[in-house]
Formats: sequence, structure tokens, C-alpha cells
Amino acid sequence: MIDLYAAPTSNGMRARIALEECGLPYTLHKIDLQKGEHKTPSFLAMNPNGQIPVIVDREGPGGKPVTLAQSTAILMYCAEKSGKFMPKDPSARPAVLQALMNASTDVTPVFGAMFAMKTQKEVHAPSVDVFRERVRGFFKVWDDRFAKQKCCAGDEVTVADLSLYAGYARIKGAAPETVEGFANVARWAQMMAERPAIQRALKF
Ligand SMILES: N[C@@H](CCC(=O)N[C@@H](CS)C(=O)NCC(=O)O)C(=O)O
Repeated sequence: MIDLYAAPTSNGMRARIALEECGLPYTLHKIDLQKGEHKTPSFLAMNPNGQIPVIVDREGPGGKPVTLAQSTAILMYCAEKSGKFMPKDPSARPAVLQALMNASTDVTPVFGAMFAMKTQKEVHAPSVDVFRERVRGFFKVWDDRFAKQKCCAGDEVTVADLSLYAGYARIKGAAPETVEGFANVARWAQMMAERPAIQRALKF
């Protein structure tokens, strides 16, 4: 059994989507970021950075417990543990890793920066615009790609799709104008949204 400590942010959703899609049994512990539940001594003992998500797998590799932060590390851990969502063919893996990193380390953090700026008391609109256009630039590339292929790295759903969807769902909910006008992205997102595991993961 795995314990998941998370909130309904893109990073929290990425970890939960990973667990649900990989079919790994887990218990969700909701962390209230407004109340600072991620800064308590017991939480900091799991992740000294004081950030969600974190998982504790009491039956990690070799039967030993594992505590793991970083949503994409959790996603890859779940993929490896379950043997799902990473192609077995070594020649197919680089494209998946490239797509995964764009989703996890470009789209999500740049949107996070934009959203943080947008929700300050004093908003500097030109800075928000710069970051929004950067996120839109990433989605323009995804839109072109989804015109030619069904999923992020081919025609199979991989860890890259799970990661990108976590970011997309958050962006669509919090700042929908950021992903407006990308018909192919919208079609891909609809396909992802119809997956029962995704639907379970997003119900926080
Ligand atoms: N790179 C980390 C980022 C984690 C992160 O930024 N978590 C946010 C919520 S999405 C958080 O806990 N923020 C509270 C804080 O930093 O105090 C990951 O992918 O998990």
C-alpha cells in the first residue's frame, strides 16, 4: 500500500494520475496548502522542501519502504513498479523522455510562474503576458504534433501524456485563455479526460 500526500495542483494531480493509471493501491492524504500542512515537522521529515506531492511506499524495491517527492519522479516510479506507460522498445524511449520533460519541466513550471505572478496583489501585466505566451508556445508545438499523432510520443498513451494532462487540466481550470485556440490539443485532452483513471484522479 502506498500513501500519497497531495493537493489538487498540477504536481499533486500528476502523482495521483500516476497511481490511478498504473493501478497501484494507495491512500490519499489531502494536504491543505492554505493551512500550511506541508510545512509541519512530520511533513518536512518526508520532504524537507515542504512541497507536495510525496508518496510513501511501504513495499518499495527489495521490500523496503521508500519515501519519494517530485511528481515526475513519482510518475516514473509508478511506471517502473507497474511496468506500464514506458515503451519496452529502447528505440521508442527517447521520444517519450523528451516529451515527458517538456510536459514536466517546461509547461508546468512556466505556467506555475505565470500563475504566481497573476495572483499577486500587485500584478505586472507585461510579465504575466511573457510567461503566458511562453506556455502558449509550448502548446502550439503540441498542437502541431497532435495533428499528426494521437499521443505525445506516438499513438500510445505514455508517462508523457499523463504528465502533460496533469499540467493541462490545471491550466484549463485556472487560466483557460492559456490553452485556447488549440483544436488538436483540445481533442487529445478530451481523449485523456475520458479515461476512468484520470476521472478518479481529478476528484479531490
Ligand atoms: N518539482 C516539484 C514541485 C512541487 C511543487 O511546486 N509543489 C507545490 C504545489 S504544486 C507546493 O507544494 N507548493 C507549496 C510551497 O512551495 O510552499 C514536483 O514536481 O513535485
